[in-house]
Amino acid sequence: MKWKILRLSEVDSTNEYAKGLIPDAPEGTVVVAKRQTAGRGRKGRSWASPKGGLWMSVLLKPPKIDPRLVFVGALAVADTLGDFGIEAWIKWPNDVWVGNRKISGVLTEVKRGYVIMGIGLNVNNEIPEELEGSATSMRDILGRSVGIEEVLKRLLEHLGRWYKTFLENPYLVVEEIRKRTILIGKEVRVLRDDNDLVGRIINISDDGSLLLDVDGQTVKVVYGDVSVRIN
Ligand code: BT5
Repeated sequence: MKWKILRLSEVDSTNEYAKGLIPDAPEGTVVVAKRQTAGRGRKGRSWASPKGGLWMSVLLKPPKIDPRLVFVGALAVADTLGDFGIEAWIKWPNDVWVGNRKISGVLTEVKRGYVIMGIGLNVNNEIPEELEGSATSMRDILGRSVGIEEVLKRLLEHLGRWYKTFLENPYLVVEEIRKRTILIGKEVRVLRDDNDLVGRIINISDDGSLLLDVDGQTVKVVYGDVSVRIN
């Protein structure tokens, strides 16, 4: 992938900004901001985006829209962290964690055949008080600041590679997600809008959904409308 990077010092949300570039911007457009004033997670949740973190969105144009694309972002983040000696795991479907703290989240949105893939990664930024104990940053883990440009460069390399793998064979991406989800076999609570589910994760199916054993019945949880909490 040939990336074209647009750098902003401040923006409401890089996803919103990137969305505004459709349909004129080519695939591979990357929007990076030093700070977001209205960073978003899924379902309107807010994403803390102070100075020092990596807040970016890329425009992709896959042949068809596929929810498994979110895994591409999570794998790229996990590999980037690996380059810095940080061992991360992926919490289905869109989170990257180090130990029991979240370090990164991926938000994919769709517009006019484009996928806007937003990635937030805590690098050198402060963790806001309300997230203390539940979030971490590269700086917290390594005990030193890291060069954000180097992080961005690595992340785009890994993203390009995983996207290529995804286009060739999405099952390979799912297979890799299975390997890096330490939750398989674990008892979890899946929070949903309507009703929560409590069960044991059997696996992640080829289509990217979660297979849950709830009282002996296999329940398929489709990507997008759930989040997972360890009991
Ligand atoms: C996500 O949502 O994890 C997706 C986050 C995507 C953020 C990127 S930044 C660039 C691009 N532009 C945007 O506006 N967004 C994308 P979700 O799974 O819904 O998780 C949201 C939850 O994560 C919040 O409710 C908090 O509990 C937690 N959280 C918020 N800010 C955080 C941070 N900086 N680090 C770790 N956890 C955070």
